[in-house]
Amino acid sequence: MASTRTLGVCNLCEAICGLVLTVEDGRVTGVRGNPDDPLSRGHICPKGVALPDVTDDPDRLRRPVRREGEGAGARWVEIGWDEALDLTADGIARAVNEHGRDALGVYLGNPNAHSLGSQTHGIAMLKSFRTRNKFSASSVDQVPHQLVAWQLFGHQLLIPVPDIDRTSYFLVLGANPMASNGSLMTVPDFPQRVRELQARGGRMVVLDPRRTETAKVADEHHFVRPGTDAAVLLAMLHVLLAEGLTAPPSYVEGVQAVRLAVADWTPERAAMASGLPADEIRRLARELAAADAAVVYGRMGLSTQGFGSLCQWAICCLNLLTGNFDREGGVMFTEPAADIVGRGIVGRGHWDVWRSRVRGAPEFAGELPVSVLREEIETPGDGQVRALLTLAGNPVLSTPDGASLARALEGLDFMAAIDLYLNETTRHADVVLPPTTALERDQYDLVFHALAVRNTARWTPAVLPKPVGAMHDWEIYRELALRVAARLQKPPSRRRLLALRARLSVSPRTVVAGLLLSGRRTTMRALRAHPEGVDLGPLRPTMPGRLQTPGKKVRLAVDLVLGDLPRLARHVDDLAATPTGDELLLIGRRHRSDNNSWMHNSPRLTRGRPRHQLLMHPDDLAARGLEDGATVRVASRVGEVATQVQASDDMMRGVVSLPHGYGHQRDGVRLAHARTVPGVSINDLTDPERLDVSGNAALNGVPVRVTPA
Ligand SMILES: Nc1nc2c(c(=O)[nH]1)N[C@H]1C(S)=C(S)[C@@H](COP(=O)(O)OP(=O)(O)OC[C@H]3O[C@@H](n4cnc5c(=O)[nH]c(N)nc54)[C@H](O)[C@@H]3O)O[C@H]1N2
Ligand SMILES: Nc1nc2c(c(=O)[nH]1)N[C@H]1C(S)=C(S)[C@@H](COP(=O)(O)OP(=O)(O)OC[C@H]3O[C@@H](n4cnc5c(=O)[nH]c(N)nc54)[C@H](O)[C@@H]3O)O[C@H]1N2
Ligand code: SF4
Ligand SMILES: [Mo]
Repeated sequence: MASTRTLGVCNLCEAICGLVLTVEDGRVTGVRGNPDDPLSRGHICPKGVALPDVTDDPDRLRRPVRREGEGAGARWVEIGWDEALDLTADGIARAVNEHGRDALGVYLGNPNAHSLGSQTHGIAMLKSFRTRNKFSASSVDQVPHQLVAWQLFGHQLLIPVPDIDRTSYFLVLGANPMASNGSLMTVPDFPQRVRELQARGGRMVVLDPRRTETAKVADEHHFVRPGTDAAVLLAMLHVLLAEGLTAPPSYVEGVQAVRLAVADWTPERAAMASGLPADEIRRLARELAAADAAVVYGRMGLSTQGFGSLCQWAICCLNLLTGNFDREGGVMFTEPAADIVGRGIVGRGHWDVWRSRVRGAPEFAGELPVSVLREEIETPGDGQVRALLTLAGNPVLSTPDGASLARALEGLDFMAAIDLYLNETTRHADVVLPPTTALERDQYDLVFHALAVRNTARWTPAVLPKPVGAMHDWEIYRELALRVAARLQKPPSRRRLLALRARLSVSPRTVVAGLLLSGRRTTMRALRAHPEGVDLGPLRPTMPGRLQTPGKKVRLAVDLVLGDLPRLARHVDDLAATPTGDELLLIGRRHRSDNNSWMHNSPRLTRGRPRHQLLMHPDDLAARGLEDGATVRVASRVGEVATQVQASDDMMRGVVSLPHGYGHQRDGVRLAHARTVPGVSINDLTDPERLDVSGNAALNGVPVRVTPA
């Protein structure tokens, strides 16, 4: 049997590791990290090893399917591409023709950020639909980061990246890169980079309500009560300003407004709310100011909670005011070879240009919070969502009150999904269109090179040939856009139609080559000659030149964020005033072998000890008369689930944790990708009414009660 060695890339998380693959007989039979990759340096994790399990999965969709029947009685029948694309275009066009263009809702899931075709062609297809009912996984994830980046730096993706390789003090809040491999910080090989940080005398400090895998390798870990980090960060700013420890760059305006805003936020007040002692808060602030180079970094635990935008704003203020912004070893901006920010491939962002119809939630950057999707489907009237198209997503498991969303999907006139699998969401679709898998398509990480801890570029041609009768995602987008346009009663002008056709007919490779050409840092030819990737060097200072704000200033006085301070004050005062009783706060968690709501069909990722349990401090168990391992009932305002509880000293008292992406056995329907993985969905407990000011869901810090089942 002929065996060849080919370079590939993992698309399962933001670390974008380079891979060395063994291909035998048209199948990938071996996966290793590529030591020659200038960014990932040979790193690989269990998920990367399991990458071929997706391509080889007998349960994966290989042909489009049409649903026959409803609910538990549904059957899925394979159909040809032409029929599937026509059915989908008919369904979308019918809704738009009969009820207007907002009758089409779209939802984009996480893997869109990991597929080149989604950026080069998916965005254009969605634009051509011109619906205001656009939703994505961003609003259960990083909208606060984007909102703050847009306000402070002028572009939603101008996000400061920790210069982890040169910092000496790394303060991490609400992130677990030892499991997640980093987020909004493309940092393959995080474990080794932390060891290097410590070897050069640097320190990592972690604030998290769970003693996570990252906390365990840190120099210091402190528990923080969920949802109170904003108070801690404001108190740190308070200390820095009070003690004259600030040195902001000249292009920063509004320090006085920050001083006023944090005047009342003393360490004592933050301590009462968070449980982190006031002296520790003072010490952390002073250490931050005194470090040679320091980074404050906060991720999911900070953005998906009640005060996500305040947290991200305060983090930017801390980095700016301590002089750690745009400086080696602080936070810096990438200079990507294919610059989606500078070239305007992704828009800068805008806010409240329209609002959701039912709740009046403001859009951000053209998207509404996914927490309002259910009510937009269920509430009759003009602009009601009647048809839904999902792209690589599973909102039934990944968005708040997913159980109610699943019921709402049943009421749609039409639903289609572009997905590799029948999952808890796509099983409600009338048609599912499965694209090729990551190993079968070309890849360039337009998004993650722009968020990486080092400037590199890498073009990865498809490892496996496109199977006969398969379609790439970008080809599906092209066909759908054109077929829908052809069916509209009010079609786009001839000129716009020609432009759309031209735009969608070029391959992703051609788009990338053009971007590289205009960026002038490398060329497609150079990347073809170096499939392991091209090193463009460490991050460099780029400020204020790279700012996209008027006058190239960073204005700290962001009304939207500062306007949220009274709400934080009320929250903190309530905490002090009301006894918690038997209430616990629910947070999420990730495991290095889980991948959001999919990959649970891979035997090698799911064998071993189960990891779906509710983690709870032993004293909290004892206080409720519960036994370790018992089945418990967990109830929130929104719903309840029954699951196994596991005692864990790693939990802060008063806090419990469930992973997300579980709960595959819904309504007695056994889905292809469900195997036998036990566990319930945390998002049957999370609450669509709990939002950050940005509209991002507050998935963490959900009040729950736990009782014997
Ligand atoms: N409570 C709680 N909820 C959370 C989170 C949390 O921490 N706590 N995390 C949130 C976060 S950060 C995120 S990003 C979301 C994720 O939420 P979603 O994006 O809605 O869900 P995923 O589980 O990523 O589902 C991805 C789907 O895409 C399909 N897919 C995979 N690759 C491809 C591909 O190449 N093409 C196509 N067309 N489909 C593909 C998979 O089969 C799967 O069905 O979940 C969020 N939900
Ligand atoms: N193995 C694996 N890797 C992944 C993913 C995956 O599913 N599995 N998903 C990918 C995706 S889509 C994303 S967005 C990233 C996310 O990457 P991370 O943000 O690093 O991942 P999380 O594990 O969600 O980390 C959130 C942390 O916040 C803590 N936390 C919860 N609430 C609070 C709070 O109020 N305050 C503080 N201080 N901490 C809090 C939690 O205990 C948890 O440790 O991971 C990516 N990488
Ligand atoms: S760290 Fe992320 S990119 Fe690297 S192998 Fe694991 S899942 Fe893939
Ligand atoms: Mo995410």
